[in-house]
Amino acid sequence: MSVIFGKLTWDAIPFHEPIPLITSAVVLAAVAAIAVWVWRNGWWPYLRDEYITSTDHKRIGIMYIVLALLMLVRGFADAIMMRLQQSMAIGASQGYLTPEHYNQIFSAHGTIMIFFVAMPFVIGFMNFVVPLQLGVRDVAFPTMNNVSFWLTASGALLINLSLFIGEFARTGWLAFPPLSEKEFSPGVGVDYYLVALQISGVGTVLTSVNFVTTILKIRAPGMSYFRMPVFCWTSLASNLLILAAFPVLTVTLGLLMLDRYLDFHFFTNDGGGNSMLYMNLIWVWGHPEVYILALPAFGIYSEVAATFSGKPLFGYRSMVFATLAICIISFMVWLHHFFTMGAGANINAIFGIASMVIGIPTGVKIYNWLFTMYGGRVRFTVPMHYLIGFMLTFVVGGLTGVLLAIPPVDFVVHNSLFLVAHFHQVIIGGVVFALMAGYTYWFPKAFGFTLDERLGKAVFWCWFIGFHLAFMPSYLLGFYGATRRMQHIPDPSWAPWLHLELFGAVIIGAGIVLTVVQLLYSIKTREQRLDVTGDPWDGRTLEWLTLSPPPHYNFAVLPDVHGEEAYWTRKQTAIKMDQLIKEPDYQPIEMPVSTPVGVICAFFASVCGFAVIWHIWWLAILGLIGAFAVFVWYAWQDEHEHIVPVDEVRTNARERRRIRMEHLHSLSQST
Ligand code: HEM
Ligand SMILES: [Cu+2]
Repeated sequence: MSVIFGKLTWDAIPFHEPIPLITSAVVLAAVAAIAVWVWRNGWWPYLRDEYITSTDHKRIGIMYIVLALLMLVRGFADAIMMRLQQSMAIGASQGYLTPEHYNQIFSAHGTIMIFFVAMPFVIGFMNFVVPLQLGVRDVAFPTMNNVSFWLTASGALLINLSLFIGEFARTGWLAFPPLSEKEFSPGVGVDYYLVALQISGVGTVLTSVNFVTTILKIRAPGMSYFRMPVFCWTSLASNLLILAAFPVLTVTLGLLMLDRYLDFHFFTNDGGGNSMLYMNLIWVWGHPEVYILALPAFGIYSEVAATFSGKPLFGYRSMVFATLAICIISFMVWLHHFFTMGAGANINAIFGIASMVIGIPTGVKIYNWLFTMYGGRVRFTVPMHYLIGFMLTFVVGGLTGVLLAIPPVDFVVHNSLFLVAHFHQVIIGGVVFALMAGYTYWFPKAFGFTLDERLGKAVFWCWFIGFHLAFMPSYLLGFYGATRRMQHIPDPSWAPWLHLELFGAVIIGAGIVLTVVQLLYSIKTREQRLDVTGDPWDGRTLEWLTLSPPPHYNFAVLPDVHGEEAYWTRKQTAIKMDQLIKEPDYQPIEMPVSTPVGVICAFFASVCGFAVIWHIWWLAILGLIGAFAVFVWYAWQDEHEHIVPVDEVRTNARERRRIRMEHLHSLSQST
């Protein structure tokens, strides 16, 4: 080991492995090409000022979603490689991936899909939607919001770097010891995993501080808790869960780092350690994590159900209480992930029953969505397709979850493909479908034009049919005895099912390609689908009050909220009276300015992280000092706001009133 380069040598570059080498080359070439393209078109200053350094919650939300979509492509590439291997490496054949490589792929797939697809997607929607729905101008801490995003991106960067330099963990997405200990994983793979998750974890915790503060403290006048849209409620619940659960993850990964870097033995099974301690700790975070993702997804479905049924959400309050109940119970079930540990029949029974109890509030929600649709004027738009597809898929996934919560059943199918089928069913059917619904639903608000419906429906059917083909056979295979994480399939009679699953994955792939096609086509034909009114779906919540895309400050004057459906009530009154509310007294608006602090901080965090992974200690210290210096520098800055002059506010607002007035006339004539 050298002082200057630590463990880093030329051997870290995979010259002898064609797959990572070619992938690296293609990715680097693509990044370079995009950079040149942006620069040649003169878009760089716009990108820098309006996105990269932006403190605008809407722009930050969009960046999170772009990150998630990029990582979805990466995670899916891993998935298709695994499915291909599984359908080739049967009986005598070993397929095209070595065990070392296959193990890295499922670890990277799981880690990326959860931490860098699902999380940023969900947090992206919270960013974009919550301040608008609350009728306010931004989150509580706009600069910190930018920092959070870039720390998340830094984690994603490090994970992807492991493809080019070194290796990734071969331990699965939760890096269980003793396998993840230095003795059995001496390379840098686990360190990439640990460091990337620690850095992005800081970003996630800061996000939760930001959103809990925002939702509890800054809402439009009149918006009491029980007038908040359900998506705000579920975001609040999700962020409370992050606030409580992510520090547990930080500590758990921190203890493993101590084991690996400083020869501690928390989890080593000798010297007094115990690997089951890690299991308990990581699932104390891990189970709530499921609901950190699922609750906001339920929030999206609630918004979609009400809007496209043309009715208020059925059982609003029961929805809120169900959310809070899930929030609390989700902390009391972690042991169902390792019933096989042998804690004894009584303990297993208690955790099994607690797990099943979660089904009750979740069931309440399903009925609420159904009753919202019942008797409504349902419009079968793309988001509505996802809602219905979700209910069909998720209920089955939930039921197999109830099966898994029965300890004796779990002893049979633990760590089998039955489990893999179960969690993909709830996470694709529950979370991914919601994200696609939200993407379609809020896209016009973000960019001022809608996405193409026909292509959107094609994407939905690809996900829906593709998912069922790609995962339902796994339930059977699990019963037949197929365990998860197998690089080679010993039983040739499973082959037809595995081929069917590969076919399903290809259909999902077609859906992902069609998503790109839909985006490009919609951009090209945007003139025909402009959203001039700001309210393309006849919405009910405040984000539809302002025009699309909203001005930086969202609302010229914060809306006065009366009743549960802030915008709907206002719209109906206006239609009845055939006029808008009296023109308010405009004031200059104070808005936060852009800041490079997030990118610079994340740059130093990445440098420090990389150095820690490769044991380059001088660079790690330099990185830390750099990050600290940025904080100090930022703290010394005096000016953190800029003032939008009252004339500009008034001119904009008048133009908006004119457009809204026209829209109102057309509405009152149509009813
Ligand atoms: C898009 C289609 C997807 C396909 C075809 C797919 C396929 C797979 C496959 C084949 C495995 C390995 C199964 C085994 O252990 O033998 C796997 C594992 C996993 N997947 Fe997916 N997946 C998909 C999407 C997702 C999504 C959206 C998520 C989460 C947001 C996800 C999370 C995971 C996790 C956490 C694992 C476990 C990794 C481990 O064993 O450590 N997957 N997936
Ligand atoms: Cu769980």
